[in-house]
Amino acid sequence: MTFKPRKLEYTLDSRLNNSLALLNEISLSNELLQAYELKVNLRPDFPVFICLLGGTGAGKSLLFNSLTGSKFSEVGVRRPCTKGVVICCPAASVHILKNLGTAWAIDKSTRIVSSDRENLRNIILVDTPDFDSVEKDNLIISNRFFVLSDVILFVASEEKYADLLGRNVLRRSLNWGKEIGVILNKALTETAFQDFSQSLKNELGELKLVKISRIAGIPEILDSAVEMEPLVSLISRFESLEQTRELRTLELHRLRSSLLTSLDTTAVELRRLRDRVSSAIVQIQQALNQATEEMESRLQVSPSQEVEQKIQIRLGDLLRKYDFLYVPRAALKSAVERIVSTVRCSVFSSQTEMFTNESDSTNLVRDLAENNCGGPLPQLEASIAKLNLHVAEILSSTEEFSDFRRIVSESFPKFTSEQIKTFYRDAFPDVEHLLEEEFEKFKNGLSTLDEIKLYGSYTLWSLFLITAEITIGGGLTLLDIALNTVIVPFIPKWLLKLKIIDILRDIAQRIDDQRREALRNILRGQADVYINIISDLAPDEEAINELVRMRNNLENVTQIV
Ligand SMILES: Nc1nc2c(ncn2[C@@H]2O[C@H](COP(=O)(O)OP(=O)(O)OP(=O)(O)O)[C@@H](O)[C@H]2O)c(=O)[nH]1
Ligand SMILES: [Mg+2]
Repeated sequence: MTFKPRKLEYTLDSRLNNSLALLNEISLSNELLQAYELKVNLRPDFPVFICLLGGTGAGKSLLFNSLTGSKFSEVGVRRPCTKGVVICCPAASVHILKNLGTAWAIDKSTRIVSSDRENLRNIILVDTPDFDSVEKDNLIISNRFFVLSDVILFVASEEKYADLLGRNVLRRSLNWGKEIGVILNKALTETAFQDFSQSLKNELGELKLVKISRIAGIPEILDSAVEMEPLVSLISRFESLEQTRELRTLELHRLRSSLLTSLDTTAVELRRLRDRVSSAIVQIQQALNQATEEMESRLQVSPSQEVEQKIQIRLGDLLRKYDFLYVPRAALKSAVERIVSTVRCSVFSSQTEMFTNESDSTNLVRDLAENNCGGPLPQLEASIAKLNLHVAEILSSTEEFSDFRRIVSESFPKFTSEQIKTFYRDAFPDVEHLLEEEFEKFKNGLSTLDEIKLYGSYTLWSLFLITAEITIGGGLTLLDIALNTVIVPFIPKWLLKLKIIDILRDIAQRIDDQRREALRNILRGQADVYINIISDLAPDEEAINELVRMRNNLENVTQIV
């Protein structure tokens, strides 16, 4: 059974600074997956990968040329010298390696050459770029071949042997359990080699060490069999096919166990990210509930007596002035809108005290004062402003959300006043259509005489429209005041007899429900902007489960070579 792992395709936001461990682990998991996929598909008697790793100028290319007996790889004083990987393998393996052609480790920049040397017949020798120069791509390639290698030949030179990056590579090899040979190249004296050995032993324990003495000049290849002897004997065991197979199997198991550990860590870190996301979302939802409740309660506020009087006077003026039975729809609509707007301004200004003791209240009140006070928009804008403030507080409340805070603010999530107005207007595109349906319903219940009377006037339509406009703009309380004190005297007796007031209240109730729902939806829409930005930062639960399933399948593969 061959296991074919996929690449982990999480497109996580690179700004998730609180999940750097996760971002690193995902890329490690992917490197390990690729290496595993490549190696698990090779025949059991395929040669072992022996990779020369080391800092720039240590002499990797020189040793590569010396082991292969050809000047395959450029040796130079330019730092770094080697860019792409140079691979030397037995002639029979060339096409297999070329066919592997993954864009991952063996790509266009890879040079594959062959050698018919007897002692290399089970070996793929790899000259890698450095891991410590300014060329970051070199580090990536070097890491890939670290993962892919069956044996590492770590090359240090006398000038660099105490180097930290090199120690990290050695430590990682030991933790992994890699076969490793350490070469001190360009060694000037035996004492220098002893110092090197001792310091490595103190820090990392016993390692297979080889000394290659410095030779004069700027060599490209070492001819001396005596100089190369320790290195040659380090790789001589792979002349035996059995030893080669054994190491490949062992190393593949180690690779798999590193992969399993990395997938486990990735899953744990993904869950941690999801927990962070969920906890932020839960808090934003709570903030939304609170803002919604607050908005609802403010929609129920009844106007003061003073405001009530204002309505009576203005609506009365309007009705007297235009004799509303014959005023065209649009004029009536805008006149009522103006009344509602004035009324809401007075009602609202009497409510602003509720902000006075709260943080940022001055800004909030100033912002609202600048608004035109049409309909319940001030309430809605105030609630949205409060929600925004609350979300900002939530995301600043703990270091755990600091990266979310940055990502959210860079997404410009707040609705503008213009957007809010448009959303609100869009929520009632068809009030007239709705009223027409009501009109039809009402008409169907009438006697012929009443129906004739109805067609003789605009009264009913005007009442419907005024009811709708006042309800949308100011709610049921405002409508009640208007109905009882101003409108009723203008309604003809025959209509009053038909219980028109109840019908108007009924219509208003439905419109008010719709209005409240629209306001709630717009507020919810603002919260959703935050929720969507944040929830997009973590993959969903199913993606994590899939990762775990893949990990478990991998563990259950018993025979991997
Ligand atoms: N004199 C002397 N020079 C050496 C010896 N080994 C390597 N060099 C020189 O050191 C320089 C670097 O050697 P390379 O083999 O190119 O080093 P590298 O590790 O492949 O370096 P990068 O490709 O940059 O990673 C070259 O100029 C070599 O000639 C040695 O034993 N003696
Ligand atoms: Mg080189």
